[in-house]
Amino acid sequence: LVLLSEFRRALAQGDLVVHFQPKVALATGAVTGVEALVRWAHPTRGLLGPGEFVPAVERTGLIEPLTDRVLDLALAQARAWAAQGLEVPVAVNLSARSVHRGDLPDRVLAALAGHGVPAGMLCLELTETALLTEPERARDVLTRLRAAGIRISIDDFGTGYSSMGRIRHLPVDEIKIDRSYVAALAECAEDAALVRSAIDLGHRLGLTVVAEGVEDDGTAASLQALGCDVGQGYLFGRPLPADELTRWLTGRR
Ligand code: G
Ligand code: G
Ligand code: NA
Ligand code: MN
Repeated sequence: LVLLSEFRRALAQGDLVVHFQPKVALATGAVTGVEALVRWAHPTRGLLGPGEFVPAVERTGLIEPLTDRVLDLALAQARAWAAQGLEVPVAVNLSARSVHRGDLPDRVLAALAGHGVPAGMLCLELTETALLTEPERARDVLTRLRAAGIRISIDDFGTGYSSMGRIRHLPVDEIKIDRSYVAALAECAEDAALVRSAIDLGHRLGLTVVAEGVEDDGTAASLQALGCDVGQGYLFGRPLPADELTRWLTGRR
């Protein structure tokens, strides 16, 4: 249970941190970006993952301050990497509701300007479900973000209803195939069929296709054979604190 006052204190004290997980081009091994994943460095309960507090924060109405904080932390890090000569695009997760907020584009653009980070260095990840509730409002917000040069990614692709029908006219750049389909790709013909058609659909729509939850070489090889563009998962790297990810990045060059 997250108490409102406790989460407010976390925001005020700077107890939210982000870890970063690499996204890697399957064909070349090049890092195409990193996903920012929020954690709460709780004073008594230790480091909490998003599953332990994001749903509760969504219910309290403090999700917009959380989003703004994560954006701030992620863009500050992108700026720091750029200053070290590392070009690392960052991806930030949006809650479903945020996509319907008319003020979101201005908040995101203000954050980019505040950190001096070009819009092309930011990707926003949202789930299909986020687009279902009020598709016209969502489309308007996404169109404005995308017009500014921000990349839009559909997270957990395949777990919503709409996979095929709804995305075809949406202003998006990328789909991320949900890890539940990727995990057993090599052993399960049905999962392989789904992954294959998601890759095909994504490419026919001109989108970058990312596979989540890539845990072993066999899966990465199958994905590459199917033409998937980018992989993310424990095979390449776990979500890491920024300083550890910096070492990981510089160690690969
Ligand atoms: O890191 P972990 O596997 O626990 O992440 C679980 C979920 O939490 C993922 O679906 C991810 O999209 C979500 N998540 C991580 N960081 C954020 C964030 O900053 N904002 C929102 N809304 N969700 C996040
Ligand atoms: O929903 P979203 O894709 O944003 O969630 C990302 C979550 O997936 C993070 O919490 C991260 O810890 C988790 N994750 C990342 N890579 C792997 C992986 O290879 N295997 C599994 N099981 N989980 C992963
Ligand atoms: Na995500
Ligand atoms: Mn996902």
